[in-house]
Order: sequence, then C-alpha cells, then structure tokens
Amino acid sequence: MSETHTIEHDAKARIAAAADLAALEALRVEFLGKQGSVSALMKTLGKMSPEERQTKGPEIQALRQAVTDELAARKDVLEAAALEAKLAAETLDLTLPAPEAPRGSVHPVSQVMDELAEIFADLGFAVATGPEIEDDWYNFTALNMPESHPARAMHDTFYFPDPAPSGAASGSNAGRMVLRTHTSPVQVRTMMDVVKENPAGAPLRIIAPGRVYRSDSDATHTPMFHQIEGLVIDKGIHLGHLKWTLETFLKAFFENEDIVIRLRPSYFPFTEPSVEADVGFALVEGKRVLGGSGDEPGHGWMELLGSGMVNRRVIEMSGLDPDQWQGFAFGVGVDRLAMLKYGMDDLRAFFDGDARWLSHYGFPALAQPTLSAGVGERA
Ligand code: 2U9
Repeated sequence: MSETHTIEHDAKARIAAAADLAALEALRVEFLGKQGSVSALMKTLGKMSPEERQTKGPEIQALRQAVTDELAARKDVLEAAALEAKLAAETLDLTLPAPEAPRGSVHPVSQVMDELAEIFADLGFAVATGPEIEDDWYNFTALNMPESHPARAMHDTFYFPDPAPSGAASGSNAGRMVLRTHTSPVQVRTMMDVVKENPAGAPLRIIAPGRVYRSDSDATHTPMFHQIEGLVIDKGIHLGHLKWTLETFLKAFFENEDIVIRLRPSYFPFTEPSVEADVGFALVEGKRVLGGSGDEPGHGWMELLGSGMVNRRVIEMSGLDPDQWQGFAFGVGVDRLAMLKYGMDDLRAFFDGDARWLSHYGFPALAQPTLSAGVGERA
C-alpha cells in the first residue's frame, strides 16, 4: 500500500472513532495542521521531478480532500449528538415558582390611547393614522387655513427648511413640510381616500390618535404632545349627535355616569359652528372631582375639549358635496386626559423617562383595557 493509502486508511478509522469535538480537532491538527502528516506529504511535491509530480500530485490532493471531507462529516455527527444531549439535559421544570414580575410598565399615554380606542370602537369608530411629517396643504390649507391665515401663527409650527429658498415659491409656505401641529391632516387624508374609492361619498367614523408638535414649552406645554381627534361624516349629522357622542365618551372614559358637559361657542377655522366642551366638577377638600353640573353651589366648569360641525369648506376641499354630507369633529389632548384621570400634576414628567415615575404611574403590560373589565383597571 502506498503512503497516501496508509495515511487515508488510518485517518478514516481514527476520525470515525473520535468521541467528541475536542478529539476531532486534535486529529485535524495531526493530519492537516502545519506540522501534520498530510501537510508533510504536500511539501515533498516541491522536491519531485515533473513526471513524478504528475502522478503523485493528484494523489496527495485527493488524500487531503478525503481527510477534509471525513473531518467535516464526523463534525456534523458529533455536533448533532452534542445538541441532542444538551436538549435532553435541559428539561423545563414547570413546577418551579414564576420568575420575579417583569419590571417594565405601560406608559399612561399608551394606556389612555388604548382605553380611547376601546371606547370609540364600541361606538363604531375605526382608528386612522398618518404621517407626522406633513405637507403644509394637509396640515393647514385643507383645514380652511390658507396662507396668511392668523390661525397658522397660533400653531407655533415647526417648519422644515424651504427646499427652494430663492425660487418662485420663496417667502411663501406652499409646499413646505411641517411637523404636524394636530392630527386633523389624518382625517383629511382619510376623507380623500373615501372619495377616491367612492366618488359619491360614504359615511365615515374615525378617531385619529397620535403625536403632534408645537414650538411651545412650559409646565403645561411640551414641544411634542398627544392628541386624539374624532370625525363623523354622514347625511343629516347635527350638533345633537356631537353632544351625545362627547357625553358618552367622557362617561365611559372617566367611568362616571355623573359627568355633565356644557357646550360653549368658540372658533376654529375647520369647524362652523365651533364649540368648546366644559366638564362639570365639584370641589372636594380643595380638589376638583369630575361629575355633576358646574352650576351647583361649590361646583365649577373645566374646559376640556374643542369640537364643532365640520366647516363646509373643509368637506368641499376633501372632495365631498357639503350639501349632501355633514359631519362633526372634536379634538382633545391625550396627556391632559391622562393627568385628569390618573392624577399627575406635571406634564413634563410624562417625557422624562424617570423609572420611579413610570413604575408609579405605569400599567402592567398584560392589563389590556376592555369595556367589560373596566377601561382603567390597574390589574
Ligand atoms: C377635519 C375637520 C375638523 C378637529 C378639531 C378641535 C376642535 C380642537 C384641540 C383640543 C385640545 C387641540 O389638543 S388640543 O390642543 N382641538 O379644539 N379639533 S375640532 O376638527 C377637524 C379635524 C379634521 C377634517
């Protein structure tokens, strides 16, 4: 038997007998390592005559390949066996006590958003979302705030840099991108999608929750805050539908059937008429407790949300016929709702990420709000 055959025979037998991965690695070094026997044979090629190299060369290469293949095959077998053994050893003891409770918690804003989605789903509203970086047209113009409308200045808008500062549009905000100042552009987009699907129009009931941005910062204002807006479009919608919806929503949210609201005339460019809704409270030991008419002795009214009948110009700009389709809309700050319901007094703490605040005001991750179980239960 030639030397190559002897080595191959020996290698195959010993590789097949290797008991574990460490033994296999030792064999790899013994045969294929720098000082290994196969490597030593490779080195002899240089000293051979060209004729001898012609026959020995392929023989030694074949040996090297055969040993490499044997090592790889045995490695696969040993690795599979090692995994089997590990899985067999790692049994799960289901009788062990549960691990310490997870420490993360659901932020009150997320909790309130979930509660609101649950309450409005029950009233037939779908949740609509849209971009936070908006086109000036969707954020303002489509909502009856054309260029130079004074309400634009009131919004303390974060504008993105003008893409064409020296161009024709210079000095105007047309086409500029903004951080949305309210979630109303979501409703505009949804109405336009409805018209695209159905040019004659169709009824719509949506809420648009999400982050909004205004360049404003003090104890009661942060540059980013959360809003939820609602929009109903249908035939024959009137203020009575709006008042019933707001009352039903607030009673469910505060889990209090004694909630009373008062509508007060106001002004928003996107609604006409516009009304602000105040909620009645009682003063109990110097604290405001929601419920009852604010006109009773020892009671008062707290401004809570803005609303109104959708301005016919807005309905028109979305592509619907305002003589056929009417609607109401409302908007309210989610952070403010959370503060009123769960008793925080500083808005800025909502965004500090303080672990102690979060563990105090947060909610357990598995406590999904449901109407049947109570939307605000701390399970
Ligand atoms: C469309 C038409 C009308 C949404 C509305 C308000 C009134 C409102 C504020 C409440 C507190 C914002 O978070 S806040 O500062 N919002 O008063 N929002 S009516 O009206 C719309 C929206 C979309 C197409």
